[in-house]
Amino acid sequence: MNDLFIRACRRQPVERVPIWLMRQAGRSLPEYRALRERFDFETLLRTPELATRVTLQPVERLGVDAAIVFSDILVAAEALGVAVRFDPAPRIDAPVRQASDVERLSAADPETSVPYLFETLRQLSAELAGRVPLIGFAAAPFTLATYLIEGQGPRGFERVKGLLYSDPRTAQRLLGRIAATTERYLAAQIAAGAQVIQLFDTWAGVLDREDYREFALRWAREVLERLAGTGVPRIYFALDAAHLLPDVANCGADVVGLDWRVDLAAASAALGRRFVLQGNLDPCALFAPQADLARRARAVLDAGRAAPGHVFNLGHGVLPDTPLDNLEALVRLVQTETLRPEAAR
Ligand code: 1CP
Repeated sequence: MNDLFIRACRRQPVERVPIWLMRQAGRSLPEYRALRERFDFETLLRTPELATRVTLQPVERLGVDAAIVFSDILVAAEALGVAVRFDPAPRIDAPVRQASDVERLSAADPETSVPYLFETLRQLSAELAGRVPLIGFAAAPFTLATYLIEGQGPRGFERVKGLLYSDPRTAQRLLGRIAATTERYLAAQIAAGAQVIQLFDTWAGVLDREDYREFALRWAREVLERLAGTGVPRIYFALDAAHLLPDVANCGADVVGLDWRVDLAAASAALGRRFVLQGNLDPCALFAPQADLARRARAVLDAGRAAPGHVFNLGHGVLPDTPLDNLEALVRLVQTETLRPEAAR
């Protein structure tokens, strides 16, 4: 049983740095593309046997130290009763823009609204049989609110920030409803077999510090703190968050994931050295020649030593055209160069 990743999240001794990659399943792997020729993204997402196969592909091909369930942050929108189409980018035909839309959101049990996700997790727990830990995930409330309000991936953020600034009461009501559902959604993922959970706050970086505290951090923290009692390690990932670090220190997670714009050693200091850090190689480094990729990966490993613990990852998701041999070389580099046999248990 490879539980390095869980031990690193808990600050327990590890014999080497664990590595997994955000968006490791899908897109970049030829075996995913082959499945996508036969099935559209929604079919993969909603069919537990297929979602299970896709989740296992990077574990088998790359040998990463964790599996992340093949799903999407927009699945939680369905748990709120909001229909989502994947084109394959997400589209919401009836966005949430006013108080009456918020009142219509569903408070149904996620197990009944999106049963396929929990069935996938149960199948994965059985298939993995402890080979590597299984990660469940959700969007942080502000990030999911962005999609619910904009109706698609945001461009100028005028609709979401427009609502925050013109009708903060409705915005807060929406965020509160999302937070309550997200907590139940993640608790149900844990009950179905997720051993670590990650909250993706992809769009938090568009806020200044005061708005971040008021509209994003407050709700991410509420979700994370309410899951503390589960004992499952909780990761908070915020993209483009260098300016928010002093506030991210109050997120209530065990592990903080950061993008490549920040140096992990400096970030650890800004966070009061209170968190295991996850990250943060630039996904574009995988397009460099292998010697340069190795140099950049080693710089991330060096900076990560300043934190109380380090989980190697990219600073954002694997990009679709990433060369496969570079992905393989990166995993091999982290797994061999950080090995310290004398530190084993
Ligand atoms: O390893 C994995 O790929 C696991 C599955 C996974 C995860 C963790 C998918 C599958 N999506 C996500 C998270 C996700 N989805 C995030 C947060 C992480 C991040 O910041 O990248 C976000 C913002 C989304 C939203 C989303 N879903 C987009 C982004 C574009 C937009 O308009 O904002 C897209 C393209 C999707 C569809 C989607 N989800 C996942 C995949 C593999 C795809 C593409 C489908 C395909 O082309 O086959």
